[in-house]
Amino acid sequence: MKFNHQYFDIHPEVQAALEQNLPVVALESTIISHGMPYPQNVEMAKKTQQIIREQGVVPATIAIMNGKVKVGLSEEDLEILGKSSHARKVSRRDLATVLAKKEIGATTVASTMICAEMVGIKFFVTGGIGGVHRGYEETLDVSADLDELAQTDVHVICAGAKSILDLPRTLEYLETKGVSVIGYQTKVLPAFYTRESHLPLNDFVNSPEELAEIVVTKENLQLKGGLLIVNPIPEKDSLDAEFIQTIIDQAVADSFAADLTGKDVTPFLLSRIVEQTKGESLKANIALVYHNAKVGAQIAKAYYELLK
Ligand code: PSU
Ligand code: MN
Repeated sequence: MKFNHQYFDIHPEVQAALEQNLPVVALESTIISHGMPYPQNVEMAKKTQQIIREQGVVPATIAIMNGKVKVGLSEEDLEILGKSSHARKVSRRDLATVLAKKEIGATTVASTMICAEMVGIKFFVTGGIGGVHRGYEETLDVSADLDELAQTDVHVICAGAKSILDLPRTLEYLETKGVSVIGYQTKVLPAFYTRESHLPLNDFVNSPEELAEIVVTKENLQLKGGLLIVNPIPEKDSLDAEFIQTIIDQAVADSFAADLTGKDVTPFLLSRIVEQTKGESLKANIALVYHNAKVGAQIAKAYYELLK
């Protein structure tokens, strides 16, 4: 591990696993602070860690606390972060500032990838990633998550992207940047709350072992960047496509009307959707994170088995 230890506070359990080449899975914290309401956010974070552990894998939730990148949060840390009204949303841009100012910060997909790579964690589970926003022609709003996938060697397991984003353009952008989007038992891009969009994928795998082979091959070729593994929400937890689309369209219209810009756009849309579905979308969101945690842990395990 080659990184500046001065800025890191790594949980002993995570440290031990990394030293022994045992599977570790990173988790982000913006999903906790800006993606879901309290107390469901903390409950989700705890149970996600537990699901990863049940697979024999060490979870490492990442956040900025006390001037350090904390890798592996305790239940108490999760509570502090989940309740905090002033935790900053930290993407690549904000990482140095929030650390230097010793503010409390929640890491996005982009900054979680950066920190995970630095300490040697190769797999990262979340719900959804950022992407190209609808109306981007006007706003130029493209999440830093996409460029991070192109340059940072951490493989991200998510449930696709929700249609708060421009999904076809998000895929085009990833293609341009050389990011491989791989369906996990699906040939089309999952649309987060629903199992399918109309967008075909270039590649898919049927098992964790198949995915692990791709990771090892990519590493052997020394190709930079992470794979984006898209895992559909379980059928029983998915929402009616038309119902959720109507609500998302209204949330996007509201965000335009409110003239939101920058980092506030995604959290606004997420909380609006939870409100308008009276919590139904939150249930689906939590269920898909649990499913991703299970699959992500299995992928990490298969990878470390291959290395043996
Ligand atoms: N999408 C979700 N839930 C989330 C996010 C996105 O369904 O919590 C969070 C993630 O942390 C992601 C970030 O990295 O929002 C993207 O924000 P932006 O669009 O500002 O880059
Ligand atoms: Mn943005």
